[in-house]
Amino acid sequence: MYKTIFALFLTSLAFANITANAQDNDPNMGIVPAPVSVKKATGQFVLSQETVLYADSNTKAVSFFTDYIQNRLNLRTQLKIGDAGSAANSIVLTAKGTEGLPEQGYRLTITPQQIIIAGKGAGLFYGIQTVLQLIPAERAASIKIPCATIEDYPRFGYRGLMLDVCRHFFSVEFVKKMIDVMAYYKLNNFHWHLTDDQGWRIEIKKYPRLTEIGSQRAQTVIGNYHDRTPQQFDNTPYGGYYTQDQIRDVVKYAADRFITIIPEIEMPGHSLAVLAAYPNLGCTGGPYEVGTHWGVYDDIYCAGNDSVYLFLQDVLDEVMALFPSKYIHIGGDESPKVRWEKCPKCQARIKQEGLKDEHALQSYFIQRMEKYLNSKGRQIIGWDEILEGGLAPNATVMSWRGIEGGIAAAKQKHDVIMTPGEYCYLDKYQSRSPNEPLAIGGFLPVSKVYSYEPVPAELSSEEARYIKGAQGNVWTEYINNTDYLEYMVYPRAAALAEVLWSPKEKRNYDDFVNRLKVHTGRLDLKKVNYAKHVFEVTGKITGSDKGVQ
Ligand code: TNX
Repeated sequence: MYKTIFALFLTSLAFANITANAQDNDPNMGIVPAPVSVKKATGQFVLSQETVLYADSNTKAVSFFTDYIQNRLNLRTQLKIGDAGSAANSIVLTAKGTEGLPEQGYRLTITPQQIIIAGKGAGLFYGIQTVLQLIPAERAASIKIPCATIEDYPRFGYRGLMLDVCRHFFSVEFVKKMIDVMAYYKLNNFHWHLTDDQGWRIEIKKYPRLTEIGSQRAQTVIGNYHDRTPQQFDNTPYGGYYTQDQIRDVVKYAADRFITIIPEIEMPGHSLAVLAAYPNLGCTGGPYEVGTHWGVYDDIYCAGNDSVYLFLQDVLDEVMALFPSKYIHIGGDESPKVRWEKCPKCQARIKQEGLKDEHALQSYFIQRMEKYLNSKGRQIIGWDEILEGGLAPNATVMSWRGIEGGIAAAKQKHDVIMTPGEYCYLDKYQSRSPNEPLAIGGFLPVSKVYSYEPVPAELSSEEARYIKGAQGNVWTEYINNTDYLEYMVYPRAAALAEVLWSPKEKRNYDDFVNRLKVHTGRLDLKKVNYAKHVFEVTGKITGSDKGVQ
């Protein structure tokens, strides 16, 4: 017994050592994503009860930092608005000294006397996040932050993560925790997939049945979708949704962390939950029931029925009132055309509008909704199927079925967010071990996420400018609890964050894994259940997951 405890003690000492050393020898000081430029210096700044915080004004970033220091680190540190001059032991948050910095950039100077974080808006916030990453995970009486000069800014403006809360539902509290970790890794767009066949998850006041009926499914298919014929079900009702008050709360929470929430309201496909609530919006009139298995359903909105467009406009009015984002995601993916082919109303619409076929009808549908959203000052994002039948004039394309959609859209001078399944689908297996929990399939280890290059080689440098960034997608068919979700998301999302933030030429997988080791303690403190494959290939830390089978 004592032997075991002693052995554990030794192991933890050894681990602490590895963690500390990793940071000492690391040119990037354990910071993820790696900054553009880091110049290490000797000495340390000591953050203590005596430290004073100075800021030009009390901005969102400043109050975030003050709150962190006072309530998370439990220091008395007071905030003073005004010039710090040469005040001893102070942290200065300022917009001065930001000349020539790209958007979202910051300059950080840490000396034994002072920390100066220079940045504007999001830039200041990211400078703060870097400082937080330099605070040792091991709590001690005084907090020592190593001296350095750092200049930093992102490679891509859009650094996203998508969460599907339809297949399985996740609480407000958990969504906020995810937003916290996103901010820590300088991700700035949270794409909230709020509607799908298996559940409608956002309260819409004008259409109460969307949540009364559409947010509840009778049961859920057991195991992998393809495992059993016939499929078996768990005979357990499942549901959940967010009230508008909850949504407003999350939107503000994210905005305080410089994260934009982009809501997704799916159309014309993945809309069975709506049809179950309002069957008149489908081609056949139903009856329909909220989806109980995964995959693609044939029943979608009727494109020949004007009530559908009016309904969606009403829904989007409430959505726009809740989400101030420039972008509204309208889905557009996986919409089978079999109902439209047989539907007299859809066929009449094709004739009346002089459309070529059902693909052109989908394009008509999306363009009509785009026009509405544009008239309200918003822009649409759609999955790459919106290219089929002709792209809506101002649409941004999310390329998910590989990179071809992204290439085609960029060549048509449309903005693109890359999210190809092969590199960005965080619902795939991370290891080939038979002990992995059930996932959708595929194989996407951390190293592969890290190897992703968002700008396709096929694009000219002119076209490449339309690639605004990329996004990791967390589809939750098989992810039915928060521990498993975190296990799927981290550290793969951290790898993607580095792909999107750090200069391409600075990217180095082994160096990244070394820095991740420093993060294990930090993620433990945040009670994040990250996957450990990169550390545990042979039962000890090896710095690579290449051998994972
Ligand atoms: C495809 S990606 C879908 C989702 C699924 C996902 C599973 C996309 C636009 N549609 O409905 O959940 O695959 O990986």
